[in-house]
Amino acid sequence: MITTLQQHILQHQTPGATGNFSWLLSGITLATKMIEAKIRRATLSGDLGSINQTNVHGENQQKLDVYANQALLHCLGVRDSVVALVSEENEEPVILDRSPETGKYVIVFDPLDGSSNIDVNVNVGTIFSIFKRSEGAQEDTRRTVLQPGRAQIAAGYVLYGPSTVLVYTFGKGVYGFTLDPTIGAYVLSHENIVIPRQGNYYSCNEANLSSFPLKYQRYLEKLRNGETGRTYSSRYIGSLVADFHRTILKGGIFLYPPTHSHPSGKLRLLYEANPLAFIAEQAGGIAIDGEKPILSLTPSEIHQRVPLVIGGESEIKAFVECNAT
Ligand code: FDP
Repeated sequence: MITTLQQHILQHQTPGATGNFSWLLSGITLATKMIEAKIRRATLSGDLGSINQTNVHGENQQKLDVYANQALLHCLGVRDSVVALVSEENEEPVILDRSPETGKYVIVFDPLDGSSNIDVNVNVGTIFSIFKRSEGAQEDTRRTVLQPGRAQIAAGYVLYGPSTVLVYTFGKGVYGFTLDPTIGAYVLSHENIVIPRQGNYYSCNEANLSSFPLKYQRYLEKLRNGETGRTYSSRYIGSLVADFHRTILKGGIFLYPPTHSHPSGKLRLLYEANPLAFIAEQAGGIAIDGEKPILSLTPSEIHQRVPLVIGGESEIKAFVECNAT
């Protein structure tokens, strides 16, 4: 009849699995259901707006940012299998006192992505990524949270839109689940998502065009002129999760290049670019930092920024070729 996320994990896990991983993911699904419930009522319950405090990045923190962070920290922190939690909203990783035998997983997340869209009822999302605790992590917590994207064992996002959709990969394809509010469960709705080889949309903040490096400007001009053999339209929501969700379902390309105000790009490697790059590759797409695969980068700090160019094979190849000439 229906396949819930829980069933899906159980069906796909290796024989003899401990069940730790599905218990871990249930922490994420519970937190995201709490977040979605809060968002749905936020206009009526007075939960919109800022708390008049800035976060570690100097950004104005919204009430919902704080709630989303607390929900994830709580729902994941009580699971014995978690040893470290890295959040966009916390300056330092939260390290839990768990032995290597039980505390096997590190979770990184952006609790509420696209927060500038919250107050105007536009889509926002949660992004997460899961790593295994690395060897020697007991002594050096840095090593366990600063792993390259290729080491991710699972990643996903939840898009709070007209419906709430959870998309995830554990390295064997990409699956989408829609929250059925009548039964409170994520139900399989997108079996084996594959990004179209070529699409019709490009997505970037074109207000920054004049401060993009020339190679990006050249590429965008080619798209606008139809020089890659297609006529493109532009779409930019300004919530990464929403722009990415459209890109994997409809095809095309999303770019957040370096700009004058953000010379290393604006998006974060660990909890924005890496999880989406893992999903994109699993769906047959490509994600680069303008040159190298995102998943090949080794982070040097948890809030590191990175330029992001992500999308269908045809668009990314055209971007690379255009820049080689
Ligand atoms: P926001 O600042 O609203 O949280 O990660 C941050 C992010 O949103 C992304 O969701 C979004 O893609 C991007 O920033 C939007 O940035 P610009 O406003 O500079 O376009």
